[in-house]
Amino acid sequence: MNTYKKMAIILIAMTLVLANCKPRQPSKAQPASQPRSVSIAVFIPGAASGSPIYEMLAVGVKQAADEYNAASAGQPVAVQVIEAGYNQAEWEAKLTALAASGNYDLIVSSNPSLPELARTVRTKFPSQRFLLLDGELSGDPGIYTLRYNQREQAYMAGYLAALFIVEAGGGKAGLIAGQEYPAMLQTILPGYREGAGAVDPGIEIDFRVAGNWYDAAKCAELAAGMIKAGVRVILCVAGGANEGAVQAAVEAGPDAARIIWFDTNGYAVRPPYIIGSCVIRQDKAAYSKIKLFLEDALPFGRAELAGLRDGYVDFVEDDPLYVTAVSASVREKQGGMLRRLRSRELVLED
Ligand code: RBF
Repeated sequence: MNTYKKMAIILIAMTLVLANCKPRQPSKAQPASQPRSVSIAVFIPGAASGSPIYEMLAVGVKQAADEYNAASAGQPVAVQVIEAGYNQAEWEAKLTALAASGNYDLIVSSNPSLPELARTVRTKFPSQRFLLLDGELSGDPGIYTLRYNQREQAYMAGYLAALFIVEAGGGKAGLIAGQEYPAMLQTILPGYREGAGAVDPGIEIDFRVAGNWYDAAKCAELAAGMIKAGVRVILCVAGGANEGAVQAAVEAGPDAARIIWFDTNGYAVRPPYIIGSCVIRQDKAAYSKIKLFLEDALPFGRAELAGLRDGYVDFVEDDPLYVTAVSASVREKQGGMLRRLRSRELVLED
Protein backbone atom coordinates (compact mmCIF):
# COMPACT_ATOMS: atom_id res chain seq x y z
CA MET A 1 0.00 0.00 0.00
CA ASN A 2 1.48 3.43 -0.91
CA THR A 3 1.87 6.25 1.64
CA TYR A 4 -1.07 8.26 0.23
CA LYS A 5 -3.43 5.32 0.57
CA LYS A 6 -2.25 4.73 4.15
CA MET A 7 -2.76 8.41 5.03
CA ALA A 8 -6.21 8.38 3.46
CA ILE A 9 -7.20 5.31 5.51
CA ILE A 10 -5.87 6.90 8.70
CA LEU A 11 -7.80 10.13 7.94
CA ILE A 12 -11.05 8.24 7.30
CA ALA A 13 -10.56 6.22 10.50
CA MET A 14 -9.95 9.40 12.54
CA THR A 15 -13.02 11.06 11.06
CA LEU A 16 -15.14 8.04 11.98
CA VAL A 17 -13.78 7.98 15.54
CA LEU A 18 -14.39 11.72 15.96
CA ALA A 19 -17.91 11.42 14.53
CA ASN A 20 -18.62 8.71 17.06
CA CYS A 21 -17.34 10.92 19.88
CA LYS A 22 -19.66 13.79 19.07
CA PRO A 23 -21.94 14.47 22.01
CA ARG A 24 -25.46 13.51 21.06
CA GLN A 25 -27.21 16.38 22.71
CA PRO A 26 -24.75 19.14 23.68
CA SER A 27 -26.15 21.47 26.32
CA LYS A 28 -26.75 25.10 25.45
CA ALA A 29 -24.14 26.13 28.02
CA GLN A 30 -21.30 24.71 25.91
CA PRO A 31 -20.40 25.64 22.36
CA ALA A 32 -21.42 22.75 20.09
CA SER A 33 -17.96 22.68 18.52
CA GLN A 34 -16.37 21.60 21.82
CA PRO A 35 -16.95 17.86 22.27
CA ARG A 36 -18.11 17.00 25.77
CA SER A 37 -19.73 14.10 27.49
CA VAL A 38 -23.50 13.77 27.87
CA SER A 39 -24.54 14.31 31.45
CA ILE A 40 -27.72 12.83 32.95
CA ALA A 41 -29.14 13.47 36.41
CA VAL A 42 -31.48 10.90 37.96
CA PHE A 43 -33.63 12.86 40.40
CA ILE A 44 -35.14 10.51 43.00
CA PRO A 45 -38.16 12.20 44.64
CA GLY A 46 -37.75 10.36 47.93
CA ALA A 47 -35.15 7.68 48.66
CA ALA A 48 -34.16 4.85 46.35
CA SER A 49 -33.86 2.27 49.10
CA GLY A 50 -37.19 0.57 49.81
CA SER A 51 -38.96 2.04 46.76
CA PRO A 52 -38.43 -0.36 43.87
CA ILE A 53 -40.00 2.10 41.45
CA TYR A 54 -37.02 4.41 42.07
CA GLU A 55 -34.43 1.63 42.23
CA MET A 56 -35.58 0.43 38.81
CA LEU A 57 -35.30 3.96 37.44
CA ALA A 58 -31.62 4.29 38.38
CA VAL A 59 -30.83 0.75 37.18
CA GLY A 60 -32.37 1.32 33.73
CA VAL A 61 -30.64 4.67 33.18
CA LYS A 62 -27.25 3.29 34.22
CA GLN A 63 -27.63 0.23 32.02
CA ALA A 64 -28.34 2.34 28.94
CA ALA A 65 -25.39 4.64 29.74
CA ASP A 66 -23.01 1.70 30.36
CA GLU A 67 -23.96 0.08 27.07
CA TYR A 68 -23.56 3.34 25.22
CA ASN A 69 -20.16 3.94 26.80
CA ALA A 70 -18.97 0.41 26.02
CA ALA A 71 -19.91 0.85 22.38
CA SER A 72 -18.45 4.33 21.90
CA ALA A 73 -15.01 4.91 23.38
CA GLY A 74 -14.15 8.52 24.05
CA GLN A 75 -16.96 10.68 25.30
CA PRO A 76 -18.79 8.86 28.06
CA VAL A 77 -22.32 9.38 29.22
CA ALA A 78 -22.15 10.39 32.86
CA VAL A 79 -25.01 9.51 35.21
CA GLN A 80 -25.48 11.07 38.61
CA VAL A 81 -28.18 9.86 40.99
CA ILE A 82 -29.50 12.54 43.33
CA GLU A 83 -31.90 11.70 46.16
CA ALA A 84 -34.23 14.61 46.93
CA GLY A 85 -35.54 13.09 50.18
CA TYR A 86 -39.08 12.78 51.48
CA ASN A 87 -39.84 16.47 52.08
CA GLN A 88 -41.97 17.15 49.02
CA ALA A 89 -41.99 20.90 49.74
CA GLU A 90 -38.27 20.95 48.88
CA TRP A 91 -38.48 19.14 45.55
CA GLU A 92 -39.14 22.17 43.35
CA ALA A 93 -36.17 24.11 44.79
CA LYS A 94 -33.90 21.07 44.42
CA LEU A 95 -35.03 20.50 40.85
CA THR A 96 -34.55 24.20 40.08
CA ALA A 97 -31.02 24.10 41.50
CA LEU A 98 -30.18 21.12 39.25
CA ALA A 99 -31.46 22.95 36.18
CA ALA A 100 -29.74 26.19 37.23
CA SER A 101 -26.39 24.40 37.46
CA GLY A 102 -26.52 23.90 33.68
CA ASN A 103 -24.65 20.65 34.23
CA TYR A 104 -27.22 18.22 32.90
CA ASP A 105 -28.36 17.60 29.35
CA LEU A 106 -31.27 15.65 30.77
CA ILE A 107 -32.97 15.26 34.14
CA VAL A 108 -34.73 11.91 34.57
CA SER A 109 -37.29 11.30 37.27
CA SER A 110 -40.40 9.36 38.19
CA ASN A 111 -43.53 10.33 40.03
CA PRO A 112 -46.95 11.70 39.08
CA SER A 113 -46.12 15.06 40.68
CA LEU A 114 -42.92 15.62 38.69
CA PRO A 115 -44.33 16.82 35.33
CA GLU A 116 -45.87 19.95 36.89
CA LEU A 117 -42.68 20.70 38.82
CA ALA A 118 -40.60 20.25 35.66
CA ARG A 119 -42.91 22.55 33.73
CA THR A 120 -42.43 25.26 36.37
CA VAL A 121 -38.66 24.79 36.34
CA ARG A 122 -38.63 25.09 32.55
CA THR A 123 -40.27 28.52 32.68
CA LYS A 124 -37.02 29.70 34.32
CA PHE A 125 -34.61 27.35 32.51
CA PRO A 126 -36.22 26.63 29.14
CA SER A 127 -33.24 24.71 27.76
CA GLN A 128 -33.43 22.08 30.52
CA ARG A 129 -34.99 18.85 29.26
CA PHE A 130 -36.77 16.17 31.26
CA LEU A 131 -37.62 12.50 30.84
CA LEU A 132 -40.34 11.66 33.37
CA LEU A 133 -41.76 8.20 34.05
CA ASP A 134 -44.89 7.38 36.06
CA GLY A 135 -46.35 10.78 35.20
CA GLU A 136 -48.16 12.53 32.40
CA LEU A 137 -47.81 15.83 30.60
CA SER A 138 -48.01 16.52 26.89
CA GLY A 139 -47.28 19.60 24.81
CA ASP A 140 -44.15 20.91 26.53
CA PRO A 141 -41.34 20.59 23.96
CA GLY A 142 -38.73 19.90 26.64
CA ILE A 143 -40.61 17.20 28.56
CA TYR A 144 -41.29 13.58 27.63
CA THR A 145 -43.50 11.46 29.89
CA LEU A 146 -44.41 7.78 30.08
CA ARG A 147 -47.17 6.53 32.33
CA TYR A 148 -48.22 2.94 33.00
CA ASN A 149 -51.68 1.46 32.72
CA GLN A 150 -52.20 1.14 36.47
CA ARG A 151 -55.83 0.17 36.08
CA GLU A 152 -54.51 -3.11 34.68
CA GLN A 153 -51.83 -3.38 37.37
CA ALA A 154 -54.33 -2.82 40.21
CA TYR A 155 -57.07 -4.94 38.63
CA MET A 156 -54.74 -7.97 38.63
CA ALA A 157 -54.07 -7.37 42.34
CA GLY A 158 -57.75 -7.03 43.22
CA TYR A 159 -58.68 -10.13 41.26
CA LEU A 160 -56.08 -12.24 43.05
CA ALA A 161 -56.99 -10.79 46.46
CA ALA A 162 -60.63 -11.78 45.99
CA LEU A 163 -59.79 -15.26 44.65
CA PHE A 164 -57.64 -15.90 47.70
CA ILE A 165 -60.20 -14.51 50.13
CA VAL A 166 -63.12 -16.45 48.64
CA GLU A 167 -61.13 -19.68 48.84
CA ALA A 168 -60.08 -18.89 52.42
CA GLY A 169 -63.74 -18.56 53.43
CA GLY A 170 -64.32 -14.80 53.27
CA GLY A 171 -62.95 -11.51 54.54
CA LYS A 172 -62.06 -8.05 53.30
CA ALA A 173 -59.44 -6.92 50.79
CA GLY A 174 -57.16 -4.13 51.94
CA LEU A 175 -55.02 -1.49 50.29
CA ILE A 176 -52.44 0.67 52.06
CA ALA A 177 -51.19 3.74 50.18
CA GLY A 178 -48.29 5.99 51.14
CA GLN A 179 -50.42 9.04 50.52
CA GLU A 180 -53.54 10.08 48.63
CA TYR A 181 -52.80 11.29 45.09
CA PRO A 182 -54.82 11.41 41.88
CA ALA A 183 -53.37 8.21 40.35
CA MET A 184 -54.17 6.37 43.59
CA LEU A 185 -57.71 7.69 44.00
CA GLN A 186 -58.70 7.71 40.34
CA THR A 187 -56.91 4.63 39.01
CA ILE A 188 -55.19 2.29 41.48
CA LEU A 189 -57.90 2.08 44.15
CA PRO A 190 -60.76 1.84 41.59
CA GLY A 191 -58.79 -0.74 39.57
CA TYR A 192 -58.22 -2.84 42.69
CA ARG A 193 -61.90 -2.59 43.59
CA GLU A 194 -62.91 -3.49 40.04
CA GLY A 195 -60.66 -6.57 39.95
CA ALA A 196 -61.85 -7.80 43.34
CA GLY A 197 -65.48 -7.10 42.38
CA ALA A 198 -65.11 -9.18 39.21
CA VAL A 199 -64.55 -12.23 41.44
CA ASP A 200 -66.90 -11.31 44.27
CA PRO A 201 -69.22 -8.34 43.69
CA GLY A 202 -69.96 -8.14 47.41
CA ILE A 203 -66.35 -7.89 48.60
CA GLU A 204 -65.50 -5.02 50.92
CA ILE A 205 -62.36 -2.93 50.32
CA ASP A 206 -60.57 -1.43 53.32
CA PHE A 207 -58.44 1.50 52.08
CA ARG A 208 -55.98 3.20 54.44
CA VAL A 209 -53.31 5.84 54.04
CA ALA A 210 -49.95 5.73 55.84
CA GLY A 211 -49.27 9.45 55.34
CA ASN A 212 -45.72 8.96 54.06
CA TRP A 213 -43.52 6.55 52.09
CA TYR A 214 -41.06 5.48 54.77
CA ASP A 215 -42.66 4.87 58.18
CA ALA A 216 -42.79 1.07 58.54
CA ALA A 217 -43.98 1.31 62.17
CA LYS A 218 -47.01 3.39 61.12
CA CYS A 219 -47.73 0.96 58.29
CA ALA A 220 -47.47 -2.02 60.67
CA GLU A 221 -49.96 -0.36 63.01
CA LEU A 222 -52.40 0.28 60.15
CA ALA A 223 -52.04 -3.26 58.82
CA ALA A 224 -52.53 -4.82 62.26
CA GLY A 225 -55.75 -2.82 62.67
CA MET A 226 -56.97 -3.93 59.26
CA ILE A 227 -56.22 -7.59 59.95
CA LYS A 228 -58.13 -7.29 63.23
CA ALA A 229 -61.07 -5.85 61.28
CA GLY A 230 -61.17 -8.90 58.99
CA VAL A 231 -58.83 -7.94 56.14
CA ARG A 232 -57.20 -11.06 54.75
CA VAL A 233 -55.12 -9.68 51.88
CA ILE A 234 -53.37 -6.30 51.76
CA LEU A 235 -52.07 -4.63 48.61
CA CYS A 236 -49.10 -2.50 49.67
CA VAL A 237 -48.35 0.72 47.78
CA ALA A 238 -46.39 2.55 50.44
CA GLY A 239 -42.74 2.38 49.32
CA GLY A 240 -40.29 1.81 52.15
CA ALA A 241 -43.18 1.59 54.65
CA ASN A 242 -44.43 -1.65 53.05
CA GLU A 243 -42.21 -3.77 55.26
CA GLY A 244 -44.38 -2.78 58.22
CA ALA A 245 -47.41 -4.43 56.60
CA VAL A 246 -45.36 -7.57 56.00
CA GLN A 247 -44.35 -7.63 59.69
CA ALA A 248 -47.98 -7.29 60.75
CA ALA A 249 -49.03 -10.16 58.47
CA VAL A 250 -46.23 -12.36 59.80
CA GLU A 251 -47.28 -11.61 63.38
CA ALA A 252 -50.89 -12.52 62.56
CA GLY A 253 -49.84 -15.75 60.80
CA PRO A 254 -50.41 -17.03 57.22
CA ASP A 255 -53.97 -18.15 57.89
CA ALA A 256 -54.92 -14.64 59.00
CA ALA A 257 -53.29 -12.35 56.43
CA ARG A 258 -51.28 -12.19 53.25
CA ILE A 259 -49.71 -9.44 51.13
CA ILE A 260 -49.77 -8.46 47.45
CA TRP A 261 -46.67 -6.68 46.17
CA PHE A 262 -46.80 -3.80 43.70
CA ASP A 263 -44.24 -2.56 41.12
CA THR A 264 -41.60 -5.36 41.47
CA ASN A 265 -41.43 -9.09 42.11
CA GLY A 266 -41.75 -9.33 45.89
CA TYR A 267 -42.37 -13.05 46.51
CA ALA A 268 -38.93 -13.46 48.08
CA VAL A 269 -39.55 -10.62 50.57
CA ARG A 270 -41.29 -13.06 52.92
CA PRO A 271 -42.49 -16.43 51.61
CA PRO A 272 -45.26 -17.55 51.70
CA TYR A 273 -46.86 -14.29 52.82
CA ILE A 274 -46.48 -12.54 49.46
CA ILE A 275 -49.14 -14.12 47.26
CA GLY A 276 -48.86 -11.93 44.17
CA SER A 277 -46.55 -9.49 42.39
CA CYS A 278 -48.12 -6.94 40.01
CA VAL A 279 -45.16 -5.36 38.31
CA ILE A 280 -44.28 -2.43 36.12
CA ARG A 281 -41.08 -2.62 34.06
CA GLN A 282 -39.73 0.76 34.98
CA ASP A 283 -36.13 -0.44 34.50
CA LYS A 284 -36.95 -1.45 30.94
CA ALA A 285 -38.77 1.86 30.32
CA ALA A 286 -35.86 3.93 31.67
CA TYR A 287 -33.37 1.87 29.64
CA SER A 288 -35.21 2.11 26.33
CA LYS A 289 -36.11 5.79 26.68
CA ILE A 290 -32.53 6.79 27.61
CA LYS A 291 -31.31 4.85 24.57
CA LEU A 292 -33.72 6.87 22.43
CA PHE A 293 -32.48 10.08 24.02
CA LEU A 294 -28.87 9.17 23.21
CA GLU A 295 -29.91 8.48 19.63
CA ASP A 296 -31.59 11.90 19.52
CA ALA A 297 -34.92 10.17 18.99
CA LEU A 298 -36.83 10.72 22.24
CA PRO A 299 -40.15 12.36 21.28
CA PHE A 300 -40.09 15.35 23.62
CA GLY A 301 -43.49 16.97 23.94
CA ARG A 302 -45.27 13.63 23.98
CA ALA A 303 -47.02 11.75 26.78
CA GLU A 304 -47.09 7.99 26.26
CA LEU A 305 -49.05 5.26 28.03
CA ALA A 306 -47.75 1.69 28.31
CA GLY A 307 -49.55 -1.37 29.59
CA LEU A 308 -49.65 -5.13 29.68
CA ARG A 309 -49.73 -5.60 25.94
CA ASP A 310 -46.63 -3.39 25.54
CA GLY A 311 -44.75 -5.46 28.12
CA TYR A 312 -44.61 -2.68 30.72
CA VAL A 313 -47.24 -4.04 33.15
CA ASP A 314 -47.39 -7.67 34.21
CA PHE A 315 -48.25 -10.22 36.87
CA VAL A 316 -45.43 -12.62 37.85
CA GLU A 317 -46.85 -16.13 37.39
CA ASP A 318 -43.66 -18.10 36.79
CA ASP A 319 -41.98 -17.65 40.17
CA PRO A 320 -41.81 -20.91 42.18
CA LEU A 321 -42.66 -18.90 45.29
CA TYR A 322 -46.00 -17.91 43.71
CA VAL A 323 -46.69 -21.56 43.07
CA THR A 324 -46.10 -22.41 46.73
CA ALA A 325 -47.94 -19.37 48.11
CA VAL A 326 -51.36 -19.99 46.52
CA SER A 327 -53.40 -23.03 45.52
CA ALA A 328 -53.54 -24.51 42.01
CA SER A 329 -57.17 -23.48 41.73
CA VAL A 330 -56.43 -19.81 42.53
CA ARG A 331 -53.49 -19.83 40.09
CA GLU A 332 -55.64 -21.34 37.38
CA LYS A 333 -58.34 -18.67 37.76
CA GLN A 334 -55.80 -15.85 37.97
CA GLY A 335 -54.11 -17.29 34.86
CA GLY A 336 -57.44 -17.33 33.03
CA MET A 337 -57.98 -13.64 33.77
CA LEU A 338 -54.42 -12.83 32.62
CA ARG A 339 -54.98 -14.71 29.35
CA ARG A 340 -58.16 -12.70 28.74
CA LEU A 341 -56.24 -9.46 29.37
CA ARG A 342 -53.40 -10.48 27.06
CA SER A 343 -55.74 -11.52 24.26
CA ARG A 344 -57.78 -8.33 24.72
CA GLU A 345 -60.90 -10.34 25.42
CA LEU A 346 -60.75 -8.25 28.59
CA VAL A 347 -59.85 -4.61 27.95
CA LEU A 348 -59.06 -2.19 30.78
CA GLU A 349 -58.35 1.22 29.31
CA ASP A 350 -56.67 3.67 31.66
N1 RBF B 1 -43.93 5.27 45.55
C1 RBF B 1 -42.92 4.68 46.20
O1 RBF B 1 -42.75 3.45 46.08
N2 RBF B 1 -42.05 5.39 46.98
C2 RBF B 1 -42.15 6.73 47.14
O2 RBF B 1 -41.36 7.34 47.87
C3 RBF B 1 -43.23 7.41 46.47
N3 RBF B 1 -43.42 8.74 46.60
C4 RBF B 1 -44.46 9.34 45.96
C5 RBF B 1 -44.65 10.71 46.11
C6 RBF B 1 -45.71 11.36 45.46
C7 RBF B 1 -45.90 12.84 45.62
C8 RBF B 1 -46.59 10.60 44.66
C9 RBF B 1 -47.73 11.27 43.94
C10 RBF B 1 -46.41 9.24 44.52
C11 RBF B 1 -45.35 8.59 45.17
N4 RBF B 1 -45.15 7.22 45.03
C12 RBF B 1 -44.11 6.62 45.68
C13 RBF B 1 -46.10 6.37 44.30
C14 RBF B 1 -45.64 6.02 42.91
O3 RBF B 1 -45.68 7.18 42.11
C15 RBF B 1 -46.53 4.94 42.29
O4 RBF B 1 -47.86 5.37 42.24
C16 RBF B 1 -46.48 3.66 43.08
O5 RBF B 1 -45.14 3.23 43.19
C17 RBF B 1 -47.31 2.57 42.41
O6 RBF B 1 -46.81 2.25 41.16
